[in-house]
Amino acid sequence: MMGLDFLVLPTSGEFSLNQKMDGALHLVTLPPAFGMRNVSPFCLKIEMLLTDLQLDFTIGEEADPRKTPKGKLPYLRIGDDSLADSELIGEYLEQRTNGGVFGGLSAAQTGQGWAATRLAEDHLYWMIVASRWLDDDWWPNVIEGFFGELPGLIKPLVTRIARREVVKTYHLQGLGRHTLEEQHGFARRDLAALQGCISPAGFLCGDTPNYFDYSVAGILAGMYDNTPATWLTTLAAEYPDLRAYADRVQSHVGVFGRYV
Ligand SMILES: N[C@@H](CCC(=O)N[C@@H](CS)C(=O)NCC(=O)O)C(=O)O
Repeated sequence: MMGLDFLVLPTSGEFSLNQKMDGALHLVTLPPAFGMRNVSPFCLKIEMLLTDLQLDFTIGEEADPRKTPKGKLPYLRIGDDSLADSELIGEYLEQRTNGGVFGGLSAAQTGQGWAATRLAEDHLYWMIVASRWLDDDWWPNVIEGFFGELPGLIKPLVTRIARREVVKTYHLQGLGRHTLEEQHGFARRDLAALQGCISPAGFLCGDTPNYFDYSVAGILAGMYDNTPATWLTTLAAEYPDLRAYADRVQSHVGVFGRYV
């Protein structure tokens, strides 16, 4: 649950990827919200990746990202250490499994994979955030989903401050400077681009999913499966092939953002 410590800067507990890290794995994610078991695209990506790599891991929840090493989720506990950020976790797992994450991919596949991942995680993702937090009609779902456990007395203040932060961040990112209609255009171009990246064999790089599919499908799950629908859910319905792809990735690994 987010409290007033929302205002406190996160602590830094990062360690070097080069350290020997072979302890037990514990993935920390956001709690369920908006009708989704795993509501965070980045947490879902790592849950899919760990499952695909057939590594033993446990999973836990932290409702207040401010209490995590970098103020965001997911992070991975490795024995007594913590590693924050899904991309760095991917790099770590690549080392731990001796190339199990990116090994075997050509330079072209890796390049296309990162391009799709950056588009999904660093552009489209912000419209997921905006479609939830900045739409006045949808905003009550955010209060309920992310701040539902807060005492009634502080809830209005904390949620107002949190929303103001999102407004500022979205403006700084750049998308927040555009009309909603223009944002729809940006989202459609992102979705069409992703749809164009899927190979006829079914995934980004052929006939089996990999890290990059988990990234893109995690983002798509956060659009297609959050309830009630946001403006982005409605718009994404124009791309049924993309929805089928997101389901194909999740089915392949047997890990779904939604309840199944
Ligand atoms: N680059 C990070 C992004 C993680 C991220 O943005 N997580 C969101 C949840 S989906 C979060 O914790 N947001 C809280 C905040 O920004 O205060 C990663 O790949 O792990």
